[in-house]
Amino acid sequence: MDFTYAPAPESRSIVDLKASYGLFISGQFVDGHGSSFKTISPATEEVLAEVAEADDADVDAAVKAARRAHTRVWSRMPGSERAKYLYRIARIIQERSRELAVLESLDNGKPIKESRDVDVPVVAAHFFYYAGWADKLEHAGFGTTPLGVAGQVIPWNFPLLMLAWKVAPALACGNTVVLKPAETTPLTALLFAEICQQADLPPGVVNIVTGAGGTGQAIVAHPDVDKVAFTGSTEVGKAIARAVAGTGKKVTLELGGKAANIVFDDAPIDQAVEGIVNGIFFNQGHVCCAGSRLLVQESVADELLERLKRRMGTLRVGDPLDKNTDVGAINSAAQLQRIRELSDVGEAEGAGRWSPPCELPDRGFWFPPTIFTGVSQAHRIAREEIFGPVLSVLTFRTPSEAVEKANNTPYGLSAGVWTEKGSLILHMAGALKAGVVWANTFNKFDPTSPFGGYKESGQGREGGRHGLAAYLKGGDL
Ligand code: TAP
Repeated sequence: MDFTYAPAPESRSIVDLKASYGLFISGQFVDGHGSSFKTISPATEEVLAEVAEADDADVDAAVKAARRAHTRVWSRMPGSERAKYLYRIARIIQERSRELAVLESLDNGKPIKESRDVDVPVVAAHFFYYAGWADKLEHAGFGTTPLGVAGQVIPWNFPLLMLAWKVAPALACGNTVVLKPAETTPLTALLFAEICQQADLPPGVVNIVTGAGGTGQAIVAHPDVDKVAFTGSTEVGKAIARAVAGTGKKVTLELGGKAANIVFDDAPIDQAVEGIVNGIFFNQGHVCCAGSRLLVQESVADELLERLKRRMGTLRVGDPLDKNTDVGAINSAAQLQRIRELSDVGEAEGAGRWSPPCELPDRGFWFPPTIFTGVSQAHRIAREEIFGPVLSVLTFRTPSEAVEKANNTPYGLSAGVWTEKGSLILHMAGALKAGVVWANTFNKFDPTSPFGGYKESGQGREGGRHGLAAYLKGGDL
């Protein structure tokens, strides 16, 4: 039977979009010295707002504000007092959750059901979790001395969540921050700045400077920044590692990935199909730990692929603000171009390409959920991060072949294992070179659990007790 859905768009009236936004420095929104840029809705290409582009002088002002706040206020405040601010921020995030979710979906293109049910709740959870640590640092094992001023540069795929991963532990440990959101998704970081004002956070503890790569470079290169925390591409991560080498700055890098999602023949197939769909189509596949390589045991490959295709046929692609939507817009024209190019390469390399029939909107940036079968390890679509809703399917016969193929990548961020055998899960978890291994689930994020990669996926951990190490002087793990 064919079902038709009535559209169920979330109202955007809760969001008070301003025509233009300044920089958030020392507790105030100020005009930048540089130019400005437009941020658009990737679903409609509508201009949402004009945003200031911070130049070197603006970054310098933000770092000075952060230094003052660190020396005079934040590092002197007892942890129990810092905790109150973090709890207050967490509660305001919960109170304003609908506004944050709608704005995130507007600016980023992700489905409202994800921003509403995943991003924003996990953001609040991070602030609650690290608020709890602020007065218990002596029990974490990394000392209690903060580093000072943290320069933080984040990407566009989880704009508010990446902010929370960086800001919450930094503040809990007594650091102050200068953060740059991605050029295509600055709006929720600027709303977070308003939340800092609402929480009466002392001026200068959080500073938000918007801009492009050059603004990020200025933060990284600033001589009075003690710590650089970066999430983004491996290419930019390497450039940052080179820039800070020999400066004495501490650095954490959360970079790309090419995770294997491994399905053994005894796995409950329907659950595995849900895990595969969640692993690669959640957030349009714009996920560093996306399960972008499906490794399926040969004996169940045909059946699994048939069920996967059937399930993909039910995915709804379209308006991010519609509560029925499963797959939203690609974040930018540039990212869409990259996904198209690599997918065309996959076809030219001889892999079989398949997408369910689905109508894509006329305006905006869209790419249908896509799988490639018959992929070999040498194919570029098996080696390079596509960062879109594109799955490469490979097969294996034995656990050791699965391990070999899964580890045959320069990355090492995450992996998934689907089997009923506990002993096989433990074996795989030990053998896979990945920072996170999920068993019979995928893409689970919890503030209590450390997250981070091996090899070209980066260094350092965010989340959990380990996440404190990145922001304390005794934290060299
Ligand atoms: P990037 O191009 O690396 O951008 C990340 C951030 O760095 C953005 O704010 C960007 O500004 C800024 N930037 C660009 N060039 C810079 C430079 N030379 N110095 C300092 N900052 C610079 O990555 P992206 O395209 O935004 O994000 C996608 C990548 O991030 C993927 O590879 C993905 O796997 C990775 N990622 C990893 C994780 C974790 S936790 N490992 C999480 C999310 C994303 P603009 O926005 O203006 O370019």
